[in-house]
Amino acid sequence: MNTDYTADQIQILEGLEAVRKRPGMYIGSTSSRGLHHLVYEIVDNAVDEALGGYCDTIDVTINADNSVTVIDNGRGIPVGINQKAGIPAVEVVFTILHAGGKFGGGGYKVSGGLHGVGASVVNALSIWLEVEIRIDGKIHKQRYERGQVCYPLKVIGTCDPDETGSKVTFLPDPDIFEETIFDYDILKQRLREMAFLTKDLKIILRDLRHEEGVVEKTFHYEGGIREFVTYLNRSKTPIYPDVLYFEGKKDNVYVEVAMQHNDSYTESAYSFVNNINTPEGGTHLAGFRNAITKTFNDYARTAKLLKDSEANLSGDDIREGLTAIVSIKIEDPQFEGQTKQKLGNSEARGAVDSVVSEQLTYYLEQNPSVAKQICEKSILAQRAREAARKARDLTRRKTALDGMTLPGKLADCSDKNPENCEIFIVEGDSAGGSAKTARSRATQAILPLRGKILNVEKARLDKIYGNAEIKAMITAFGTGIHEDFDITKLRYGKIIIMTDADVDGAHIATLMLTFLYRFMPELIKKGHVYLAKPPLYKLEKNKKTWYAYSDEELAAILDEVGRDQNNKIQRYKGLGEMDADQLWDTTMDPEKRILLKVSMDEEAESEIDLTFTTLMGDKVEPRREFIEANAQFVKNLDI
Ligand code: TTJ
Repeated sequence: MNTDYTADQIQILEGLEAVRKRPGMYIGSTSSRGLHHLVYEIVDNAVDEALGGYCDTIDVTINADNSVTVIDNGRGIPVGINQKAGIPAVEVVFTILHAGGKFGGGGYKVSGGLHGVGASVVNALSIWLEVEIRIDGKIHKQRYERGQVCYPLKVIGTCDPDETGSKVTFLPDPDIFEETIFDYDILKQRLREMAFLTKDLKIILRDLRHEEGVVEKTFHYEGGIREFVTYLNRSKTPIYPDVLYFEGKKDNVYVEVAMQHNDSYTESAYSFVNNINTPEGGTHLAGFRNAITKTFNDYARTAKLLKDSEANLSGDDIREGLTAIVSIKIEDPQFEGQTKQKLGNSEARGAVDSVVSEQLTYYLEQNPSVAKQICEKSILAQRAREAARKARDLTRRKTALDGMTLPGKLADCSDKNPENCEIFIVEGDSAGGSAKTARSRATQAILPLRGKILNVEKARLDKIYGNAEIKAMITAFGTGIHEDFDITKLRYGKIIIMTDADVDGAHIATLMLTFLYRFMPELIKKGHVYLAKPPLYKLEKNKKTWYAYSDEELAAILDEVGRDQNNKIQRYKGLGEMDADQLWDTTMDPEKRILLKVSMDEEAESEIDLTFTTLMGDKVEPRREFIEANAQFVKNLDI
């Protein structure tokens, strides 16, 4: 290390020491999430350069040693001496806390969000970091180790003077992070999002860790957020071909909105501020919602699609089946709420409202057939909502007056203390029959469901409330749903989904989870929901019986008992193949069974939401992907 450093810089080094002492304060966490934040932090700087119009390509490489290299073709981080600090500007960027990448270069700084803390934090949390800058025909380089300068910035070679840009490579410190292996798919997801949000920017992601060869993907969307909406709707059916796009600037807020309705009944609106997702919305989203509600109502009245005697369309009606991206760029974003994921700037509301109102009004006038389709869909939604409200009021009144009438198909348990009780939701009447015989009557209730349950992502509320299987579950659980939900009324401590161990069974379980997630998310969050795990094989030999719950387990049992012709192996295709005793022994007996507890990472909730919306669409392919990926949020818990 260079020893000529002045007192000022010793303080600087102490600054970065603070980052190493309390990394969570600067990057949120030291889990895999925090690890990936390091990459975003560096990439954000390069994206700033792209937003300024000085860079069109960002190249991200996961190297074989798990270090990451980020290269841009921007102007290059300045290498001149920073007057205030007395050291090269690039050294300020990497060694002084909270000195972001902005040097009066104009444009918006994207790294202003939740953990937008700058490159110095990445440096402090890396075993080593190297920066190389091409500028004025020279290649400059500096290296740091755990945030400390190894040598003063030096010139290591020459290059074409037209060739400019920055290159940063860093290796995260395993003393800091619980996890130091980068996940290609996590980076892919975020970099794709970045590319959608910054039209014309090309982002390349490369993985050099595979012996079989380089894995590489390029994200480049000339349509920007328009293509983002097309992508989100890729497994849905749009009700008109256009993606509506509005863009403008007001009160120093740059606004971009893209939207398109599909034939589903759920809203998928995602909002961003300076390229940072705001899962809790905020003023920008409120401005958008206000604008579309008002504009569509005005249009529907003027076009006589809505009679004078009829009530206004509600925001929910207009947003039924709407996929939208609201992306704004703002100078000084203020994040509010518990998780600081909600935009608070009041000027954003007015700016989005006015840009959208003005341009949407114009669009609807120019495109009356699209306008009519959206209004008609909203009017249908309004009627369905009214019908659903009546259906719900009816069930509410019923519950209040004559207590609860439990569903006829439910075989309830006798114990009335929910803590002792569990309910099995069983696929099919025949398996339901076996389960009723097998159960322990005191504490285990059985509710058989006929066939596939309704996909609540694809049905309107009136249909959902009218569905017999769904009504049976709601009344059996006792909690009510949505705003009526009251967990203290829950009648069973464990809700156990029991389906066949095949693809259809997995699909039914997914539909069940979707229903629970959308209507009673607290049940999942509080850990009341479980998946039963029936065995895949039965092995009989010399009057003894074994059950195997996976291929590996079967192999292990065979290793033990020997592979010979005395083995009688049965592969279970469904719960129906087991008699009551077998079902009890293998799947229901609390002493022996395996249950999977369904859990939800609250931090990742918005991502799960995106997953549900994008994967539960109409076409089969993505849904299958989801079923296979199901294990990601289902944690194995042997109970
Ligand atoms: C600042 O204003 C003068 C010209 O250069 C501007 C600048 O800082 N550009 C810049 C920074 N381009 N790229 C970066 C950058 C790239 C990476 C990969 C990492 C970091 C910390 C900065």
